[in-house]
Amino acid sequence: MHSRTTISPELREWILATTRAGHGIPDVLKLMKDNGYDPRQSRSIVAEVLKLPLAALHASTDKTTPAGLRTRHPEPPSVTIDGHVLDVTLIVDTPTLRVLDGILTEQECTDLIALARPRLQRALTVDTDGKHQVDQRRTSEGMFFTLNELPLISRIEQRLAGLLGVPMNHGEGLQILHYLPGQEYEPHYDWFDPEQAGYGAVTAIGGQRIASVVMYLNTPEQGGGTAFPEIGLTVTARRGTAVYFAYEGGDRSSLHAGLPVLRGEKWIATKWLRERPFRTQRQA
Ligand SMILES: O=C(O)CCC(=O)C(=O)O
Repeated sequence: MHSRTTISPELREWILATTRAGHGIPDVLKLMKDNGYDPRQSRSIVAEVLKLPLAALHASTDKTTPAGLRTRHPEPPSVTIDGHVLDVTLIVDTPTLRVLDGILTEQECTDLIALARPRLQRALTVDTDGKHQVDQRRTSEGMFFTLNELPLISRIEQRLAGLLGVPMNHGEGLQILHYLPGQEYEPHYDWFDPEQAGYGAVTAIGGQRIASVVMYLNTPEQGGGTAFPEIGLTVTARRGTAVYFAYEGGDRSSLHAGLPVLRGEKWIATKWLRERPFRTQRQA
């Protein structure tokens, strides 16, 4: 039977203060190990204090795609890319996930919305035969920019490539999605299931998807977070922030959903990365 560990108030306060100061969970676990805590016990303690499911803190494995490429996972407290500074405010090992504050500036968010608005259409999903279809699970409207379409798009693509260590041409075109109250994207994986009939077609160019970056272009008045039900985590949608998650090898803990917007609206920009260069404008 699992017995709950007694956590001293001092240790609890130290864990909270250390993570609030911007240190990631791996740093906290390492410091605890250096101070004589058993790693397994440390994970239980940290999970309990931070109210995270224990599965989220399991040691990460080095997941490498058959093509040998993997994304570089941004490390806290902050990363500077070409003079642009962003903060890594949450780090989860399973799935590999980071919350990145300040990935886009206010102006970039405003400009992306203005550019996308006249081009919105009902968002599609990819069915099991690899065809694009209207799907009740995804009720938002969206559009795609082509790779390098505008200086603003190139700048963001270069920033993501620099941040994650994946060449720009492995990225699908940036997708913008717009949700109104009640609209959502039900739980799904972004990687393609090799068991499905359409797998060959959707991976013929670029291969499998290996990671996603969902960037929030505004802050919905209520609702609209991104939920990761397998680990009990919901990332709050906040303008200029992003959630990055990698799923090399088809990680089932990367199941995620765009929660219904309850009040206001929600705009996001999503970048999907492939294991090889992706040269078509057909998008999922
Ligand atoms: O709207 C969100 O928060 C998530 C979007 C998403 O899951 C996707 O575009 O694949």
